[in-house]
Amino acid sequence: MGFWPVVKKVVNESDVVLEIMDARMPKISRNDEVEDLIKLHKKILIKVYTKIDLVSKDYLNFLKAKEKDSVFVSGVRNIGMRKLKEKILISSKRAGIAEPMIGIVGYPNVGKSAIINALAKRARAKVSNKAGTTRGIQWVNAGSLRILDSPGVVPWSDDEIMLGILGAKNPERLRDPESVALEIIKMFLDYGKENLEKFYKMKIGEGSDKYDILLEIGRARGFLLKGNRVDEHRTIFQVIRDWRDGKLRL
Ligand SMILES: Nc1nc2c(ncn2[C@@H]2O[C@H](COP(=O)(O)OP(=O)(O)OP(=O)(O)O)[C@@H](O)[C@H]2O)c(=O)[nH]1
Ligand SMILES: [Mg+2]
Repeated sequence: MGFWPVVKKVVNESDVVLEIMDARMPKISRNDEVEDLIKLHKKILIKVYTKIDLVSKDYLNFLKAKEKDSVFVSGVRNIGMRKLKEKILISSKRAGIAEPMIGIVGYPNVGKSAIINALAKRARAKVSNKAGTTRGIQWVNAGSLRILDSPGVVPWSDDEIMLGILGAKNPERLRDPESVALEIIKMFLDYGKENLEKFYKMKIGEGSDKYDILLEIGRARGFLLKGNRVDEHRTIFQVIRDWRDGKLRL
């Protein structure tokens, strides 16, 4: 199913819709059009930032101050679930709904199923680092809550770099993985050079550009081909996977 059919079905069938976003990439993981659709259908919208275990305390506080009505959680670390549940129940009660149906939307691999499992206190939904793990739309019982797990859906399927960074498209399916890896490196150049240096145990030289850094990472990892040339292909995929899996942190 395409993006809008899934989103429309989820929104139609639920009373409360959780919009799941990646706390590491708040700007690119939200979707205004989805929010508008939820409001248009007069459903309750709860914005949820997940994977907060992957960001620094300072950054989290900054995001919390900016996004006051959002909930901050980690599905796999089971953080913030009580608050999320409370918010769901309080806002439903206010709308006169005793047993709310809960829908979940968000791009692939953002951590939707992990949140459902944390709410359910058991593994009800399949979780993996492959984008597109959940197939079809299915209701899951999570304690007293009924939640509709849905496949991750992408509205901006033409922006490959964005999808790559979001982990919404599996690395081996990217047409231009190099650009994705370089864009990830650029984020670190802009916001957290030291973390990149620390993680790959290398030093970023004065005036190095993102491509120089990619080669430096390959060298630091010992990804070398004959003649001591850096295996760029291998390095590119390493960077994308380290970022996707939350090992490499801003
Ligand atoms: N560190 C961290 N990793 C998480 C968190 N939530 C999910 N993940 C990881 O992110 C990946 C995707 O999680 P899923 O819950 O399967 O994501 P999804 O949104 O249901 O994905 P699709 O069904 O493919 O759309 C898995 O590798 C999870 O282990 C979290 O809060 N923190
Ligand atoms: Mg899923």
